[in-house]
Amino acid sequence: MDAIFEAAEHIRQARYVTVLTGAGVSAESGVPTFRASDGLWEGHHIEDVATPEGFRRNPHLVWEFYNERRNKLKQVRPNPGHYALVELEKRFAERFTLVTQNVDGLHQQAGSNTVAELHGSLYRTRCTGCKDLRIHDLEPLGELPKCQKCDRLLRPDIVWFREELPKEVWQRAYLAAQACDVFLLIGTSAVVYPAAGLAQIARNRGPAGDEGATIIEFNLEETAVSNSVDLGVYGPSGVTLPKLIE
Ligand code: BV8
Ligand code: ZN
Repeated sequence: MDAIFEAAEHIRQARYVTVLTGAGVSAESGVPTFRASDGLWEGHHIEDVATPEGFRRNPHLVWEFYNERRNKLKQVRPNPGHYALVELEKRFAERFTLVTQNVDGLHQQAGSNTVAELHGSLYRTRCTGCKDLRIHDLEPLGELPKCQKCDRLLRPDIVWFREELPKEVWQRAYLAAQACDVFLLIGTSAVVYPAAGLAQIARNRGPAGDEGATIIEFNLEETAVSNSVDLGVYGPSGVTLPKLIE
């Protein structure tokens, strides 16, 4: 039985499905991933553009990096992989949770409702002074955008390395990993924690009293966690995911 058919079978029999997506699910929409050779971080040091220290050192460089990514999002649209996850959510309703590491808003644009954004969003800023959260369109926010309330410097509402994930979002993701009996790991290299740890939580603590959840990986290639998933579906997620819901 081919892997997609087997995966579709697991989903057909599932009581609760939890999904964790990474940059790979947006790759076919033209959003660069992080760790590919032509990845987002090429030409930048992670320390300079994705840490609070980097922002303190040079907020101008960080805003240049995020404004560039926000600007590129204008031409970007969800792909069939995003829409397949919308369909999955329709089928499972409240027995479905979509957790994403992505900050591009494409799941929401495609029509997903329950999106737990673990690493923040390119559409939001947070004030470094009064913590005011604002939602913006994709127009450039200027080199050093200031808060309308207290005039302090705004930062992207993005979780950088060595920063805590938003508590209530993490809690939702954690509970959804515990509640599911099928966990889909889609388009992620599974090297960033605690996000990548959700698969272990799902495997070790499936619905109380039952064995752990079935972990299914959707990727172009094997990843850091491939040897501990139950099933691997290899191919572009824009092609494999729609086959899941045929
Ligand atoms: C934390 C910003 C608690 C958003 C990101 C030492 C001290 C402190 C912490 C740590 C430490 N050592 C390690 C850590 C933990 C650290 C971590 O995990 N580091 C790793 C790299 C070793 N994590 C943290 O710091 C987190 N916070 O732990 O806080 C704490 C606090 C204080 C002190 C101690 C602990 C914060 C993590 C969040 C960081 N922010 N980005 C942004 O700018 O976008 S992470 C970044 O990586 C993105 O968010 C991205 O989502 C994430 C994961 O990357 P992927 O999405 O997987 O993308 P990638 O390119 O890697 O892979 C793409 C995959 O898709 C590939 O597998 C590819 O094959 C596949 N693919 C490609 N095309 C397709 C496809 N698949 C299918 N179809 C296709 N077409
Ligand atoms: Zn403010």
